[in-house]
Amino acid sequence: MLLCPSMMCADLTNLGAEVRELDAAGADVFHCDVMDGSFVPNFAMGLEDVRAVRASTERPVDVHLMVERPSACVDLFIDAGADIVYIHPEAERHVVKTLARIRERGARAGIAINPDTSISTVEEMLNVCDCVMAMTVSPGFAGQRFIEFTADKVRRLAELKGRYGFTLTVDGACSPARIEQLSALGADGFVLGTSALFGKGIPYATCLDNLRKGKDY
Ligand code: S6P
Ligand code: MG
Repeated sequence: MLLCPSMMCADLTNLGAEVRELDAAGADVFHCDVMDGSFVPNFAMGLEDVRAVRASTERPVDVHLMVERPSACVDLFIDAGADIVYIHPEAERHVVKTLARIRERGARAGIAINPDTSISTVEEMLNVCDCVMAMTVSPGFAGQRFIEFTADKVRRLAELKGRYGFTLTVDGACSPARIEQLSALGADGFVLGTSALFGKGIPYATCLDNLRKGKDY
């Protein structure tokens, strides 16, 4: 199971130390949310934050671009150290071309799929995706409620993994109980925000160990 801390939920005044602690605790992928105030009604991390995360760990860094026309900035984020770049198909006219560009630059190409986007709308894109992120909340904010109908979408996406060969990660309200449920449905990875990791008053290492053991807390 891939456990991916959502770094926008960390203490950003102490980002390097947060990354090092999570790294030592066994985090698998560092998830960086980038927002432009237009595709989503919020702002989050930027290039400098991604550089700071990159400088503090050898583990993979993923960048979740919640921006209009991500094609204009994928190169910048790969230069900043992203190993995986997720774009939203809803925000890009030429998704396949942008995914090809990400791969050409040596990064893994991903799409993040909003709750309201059907699998059938994006299925062709799966031919050129290394990673898929199923959004289980409408993107923009941490601490939202899980949208129930997305669990079945996770199951249906997991059924397509064998055919297209991608890694399936879930983003949004991933609590310990959800992780157990969605992992059983075939999800490979989980973005950990306020529902499972940050602000719990529990050491990161204990949280991550408990999640791997399927323990609630
Ligand atoms: C939200 C963003 C996510 C959140 C994460 C927060 O738009 O893409 O990565 O940071 O989902 O987790 P939680 O448990 O607070 O919902
Ligand atoms: Mg995200």
